[in-house]
Amino acid sequence: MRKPEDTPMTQQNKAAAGRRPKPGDGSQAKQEQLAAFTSDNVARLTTNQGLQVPDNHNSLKAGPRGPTLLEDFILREKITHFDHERIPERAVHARGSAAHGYFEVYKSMSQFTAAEFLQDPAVKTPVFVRFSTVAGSKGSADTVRDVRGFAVKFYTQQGNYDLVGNNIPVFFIQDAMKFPDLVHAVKPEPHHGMPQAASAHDTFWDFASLMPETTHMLMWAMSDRAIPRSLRMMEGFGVHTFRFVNARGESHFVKFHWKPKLGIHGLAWDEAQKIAGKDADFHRRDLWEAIEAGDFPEWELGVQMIPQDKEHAFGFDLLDPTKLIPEEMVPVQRIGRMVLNRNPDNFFAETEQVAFHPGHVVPGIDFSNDPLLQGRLFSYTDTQISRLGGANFHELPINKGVCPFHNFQRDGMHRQTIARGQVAYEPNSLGDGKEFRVDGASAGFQSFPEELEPPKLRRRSPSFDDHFTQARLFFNSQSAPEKEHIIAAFRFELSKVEVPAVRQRMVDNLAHVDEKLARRVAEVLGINAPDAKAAAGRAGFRAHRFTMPIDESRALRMADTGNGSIKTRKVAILVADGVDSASLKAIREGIEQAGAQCKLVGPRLGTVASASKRQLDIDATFVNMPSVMFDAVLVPAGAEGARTLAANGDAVHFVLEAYKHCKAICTVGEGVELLATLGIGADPKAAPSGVVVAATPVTNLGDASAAQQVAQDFVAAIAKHRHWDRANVDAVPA
Ligand code: HDE
Repeated sequence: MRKPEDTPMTQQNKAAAGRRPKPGDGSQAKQEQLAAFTSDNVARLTTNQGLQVPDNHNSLKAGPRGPTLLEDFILREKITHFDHERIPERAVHARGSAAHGYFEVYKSMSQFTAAEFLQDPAVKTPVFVRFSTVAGSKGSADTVRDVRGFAVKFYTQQGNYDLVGNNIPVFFIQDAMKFPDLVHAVKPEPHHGMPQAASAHDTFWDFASLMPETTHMLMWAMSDRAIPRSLRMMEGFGVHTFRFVNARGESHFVKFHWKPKLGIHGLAWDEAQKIAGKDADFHRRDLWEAIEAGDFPEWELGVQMIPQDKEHAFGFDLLDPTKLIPEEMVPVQRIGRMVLNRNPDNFFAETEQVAFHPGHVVPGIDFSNDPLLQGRLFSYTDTQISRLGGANFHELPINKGVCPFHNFQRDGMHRQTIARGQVAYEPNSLGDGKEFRVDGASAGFQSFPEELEPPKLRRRSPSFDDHFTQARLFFNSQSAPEKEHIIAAFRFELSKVEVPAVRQRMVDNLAHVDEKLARRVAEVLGINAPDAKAAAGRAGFRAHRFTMPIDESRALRMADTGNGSIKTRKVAILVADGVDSASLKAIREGIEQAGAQCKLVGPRLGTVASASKRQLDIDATFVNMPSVMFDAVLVPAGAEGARTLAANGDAVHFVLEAYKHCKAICTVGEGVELLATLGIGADPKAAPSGVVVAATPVTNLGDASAAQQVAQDFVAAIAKHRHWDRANVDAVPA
C-alpha cells in the first residue's frame, strides 16, 4: 500500500523532486520544470485533437461562393478558442513585465529565520519577478506617474514564497477596509471611464484630501520614484512589517528592501509623458533588451530587523503601513542578491498567469498584525480564482512549486492532476493500509504564537494617528531639485482637478507637511493660500504627533544613488552627411568601453557619408527614436554635418529636448551649433552642467588622448544620470 506521499497524484512532483537541485545549481529547478510544459511551433498544423489541418486559409463552404457550413468543426474550433483567448485583467497591477532569475543568500540567516532558502550561500533559489504599474489597464503606458509593483516569487524547496511589494516603502491607507475605496478613486472615473492610468483627476484627489493618512505616500507618489527611468533602477519594499522566526521559535520583526545595483533613477515628468506616447512599452522593452543583451539586472535583498521586545521603541507603530523605519534608525543589512537572467518564453503563460499572494510564506517567515497585510491575506487567492478561472491556478506551470506537494484538495475547473486512489480525506487508514493522520505537532509551517490583546472591536489604534511627521521627514530628506519636482508634480496633478474645493483641501493638508511646499503648490492653482487650521478642523484629521529622532534621512533621496557606471545607458549620436567620423569613432569607443550603448541617429534610415566619404550605417531616425529614448546625446564634429543638422528642425529639437530633460550632452567642434539657440558657445568653461563642449582642434583626427579626455568627461556626465540643477531648462519649449 502506498503512503499518501506516494499516491500517483504526486508522480509529477516526484519527478520534480528527482530533479531537486543540488547545492549550487538550484537556479535551474524551475527552468527544468517549465521545459516540460513548453512547446515550439512545428510545420504541421493540427486541431487541438491532433487531426492534421488540410487548409488553414479557407473555411468549408457550399460551393466556392456559397455559405459556410456549420459542419466546419475545424473553423469552429479555431474561432471558439480565439473567442476565449482573454482572461480578466488584474483589478490593480494589470500592466506588468516579468523575468526569471535566481536568488542567493550571502551567509546563513539561521540566527533569525528558519527559512531554508536563507541558510546556504551555495543554493540558488529560482525566482520569477513581475513588475507592474497599479492604476492602468493591461495596455496602458509604462511611464505614467504611478506606484510600481515589485512582486517576487521564490521557488524554494519548502514551497513558494512570494514577496509581493512595491517600489515605495509605505502605502496610502492603513486598513484593508479602505482598499476598494482607494482603488475606485484612482481608477478611471466610473461615469466616463477617464483618465487611464493616472491619479491626476478629481476622484483620486477628493479621496486623498479627505484621508490625511494618504499624505506620506502622496509625497512619494509625487516624487520621481513614481516615474522610474527603468524597472532595473527601482528599489523594492515589502512595505509591511513581517516576522522572521528562527528554529528556536524566536521572532524578529522584519522590513524587506530590494536595493538595485544600478542606483535609483527617475525620468523628467515632461519626458515620461512623451515616452508614454512615443513608446508605451518603454520599461518592458528596457527590461527585455537588457536581459537579451546579457546585462542582467541585479538587486540586493536588505532587511531591517527589530527584536520582538523593541516593538514599541519607535514612537510610530510598526504595524502602520504608512510608516517606514528610517535606515539611520535601523540599518538595512544586505543579506543576498537577486539576478534576473532569463526572459519569459510566453507572456500570457508566465507574466499574465503568474499568481502572487502575500500569504505564500515558508517556515521562518510570518506575518505581523498590520491591518492592511491582514486584509491582503484574504484578497489574493480570491482574486486568482476569478482571474484564472478557478481554484486550480496553482497547477499552472508558472505557479507550480518545485518541491513536492500533496493534499486532499480535489477536482474543480481545469484540474490537471490525475489523483489516483480511493481516499481523498484525512485521517484515513485505507490509503496504504496504515492509519494516516497529520498530527500538527512540530513539522511544517508554525504560526508564531503571539499573545493577542482583546477585546474584539472595529477601531483604528491611536498609535496610527500621526499622518504628517514622516511625510515631512521624506520632504526634508530630498535634494533641492527633487523637492522642486515634488512641488511641480502636486501642481500638475491638482491643476487637473476641476473642483476648486478639492484642490484647496489638499493644499490645506500639505500645510501640515511643509508650509512653503503647500504655498508653492497653491500659488498656481487659483485658490486661497493654504489654511492649516481649516485642515485640522476637518473630519479624519488626527492631531497626534510623534517625534522623530532625525530631521532627514539621506537614504530617502534618489540623488547620487548611481554607482558611477554608465552600463546599459543609451546614447544617441546625431549624424548627417559630412559628419567627422574620426571624432565620432574616438568618443564612441570611449563611452562604449564604459558600457554605454550607442545608436547612430540620422535624418533617414540607410547610410550617411562622412566628411572623409566613409559610409556610416544609420540605426534610427530623429523621428522614430526621439531624444526621450536616450540618456545622452553626442553631436560629433564636421562643419557640413553640423550645418545640415542645425538646419533640421527634428535634429535641433532632439538636442534641445535632451537639454530640457537635463541629460548629458557632448558636442564636438561644430556640433555645438545645435545648442546655439540656448546661447551655448564653443567655450568649454562656460558650458552648463552636464554639457561637455569640446572645441574642434582638441578632438582633431589623430589626437587620441584629447578624444579620450572628452569621452571620459562625457562618461562622468552620463554617470550622474541627469543634471537636475541645470539652469534655464524652462527656456526650452516643451
Ligand atoms: Fe495588492 N493586490 N492589494 N498590494 N498587489 C493585487 O492581486 C490588495 C497592496 C501588489 O504582479 C491583486 O493578483 C488588497 C500593498 C502587487 O501579479 C489583488 C490590498 C502592496 C500586486 C490585490 C492590497 C500590494 C498586487 C490584483 C490592501 C505592496 C501585483 C491582482 C488590503 C506591499 C502582483 C492580484 C502581480 C495585486 C489586493 C495592497 C502589492 C486584487 C486587498 C500594500 C505588487 O488581490
